[in-house]
Amino acid sequence: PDVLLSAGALFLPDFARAQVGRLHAHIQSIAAGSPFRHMLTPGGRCMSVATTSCGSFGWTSGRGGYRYMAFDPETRQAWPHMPPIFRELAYQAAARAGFAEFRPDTCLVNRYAPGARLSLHQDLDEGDMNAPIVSVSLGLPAVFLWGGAERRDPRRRITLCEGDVMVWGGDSRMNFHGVEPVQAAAGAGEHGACRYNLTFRKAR
Ligand code: MD3
Ligand code: FE
Repeated sequence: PDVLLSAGALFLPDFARAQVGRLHAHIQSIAAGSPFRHMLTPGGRCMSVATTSCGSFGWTSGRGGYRYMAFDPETRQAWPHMPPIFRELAYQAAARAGFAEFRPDTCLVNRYAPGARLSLHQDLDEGDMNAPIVSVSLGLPAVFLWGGAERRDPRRRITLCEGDVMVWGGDSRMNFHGVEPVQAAAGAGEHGACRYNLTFRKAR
């Protein structure tokens, strides 16, 4: 059953369940072309989350700030192509939330080893703020923090599990959000002891 968290924010538990095996395999291929790396924040701190991207653009961070780049600065090559099943999943999830014709031009792949976290932030780097963001959780579960328009607003804690999908658009697009430190799990699933998150966006 779909859960409407706030205007424009739709939680689709298990929406990607049938595809998780193929999604994991594609993450491995993407990482073979553009390896996971720990980027520096604009303040010069090393992120605990490791990232890579696929599609026409990739999200990067460094002393110069946050940027979407058409080339991977590590490999100096184009980012790996976005697999058709990624595109289709994002398109279908967005449509279910009322965002027709969502055609993301980038997918950020976040990898959380146990202990990795993402501090509270807003996503403000995209050129088209009318497009939603679609996120797909894989691997270990994590507690997602869902805040409001102001940093000080109260936050909800939502556990995201493998196969869960979220769509963020409209009034929720600018909300603060983050991820609590990922816990190691005994007998972590067949896809290794990490959490992965796919984030589909329209960067330009
Ligand atoms: C709510 N990633 O990469 S995805 C990020 O689980 C990021 O890796 C988290 O936040 C992760 O920037 C959360 C869910 C998400 C993504 C974008 C949002 C939630 C959002 C933008 C606005 C509001
Ligand atoms: Fe974010």
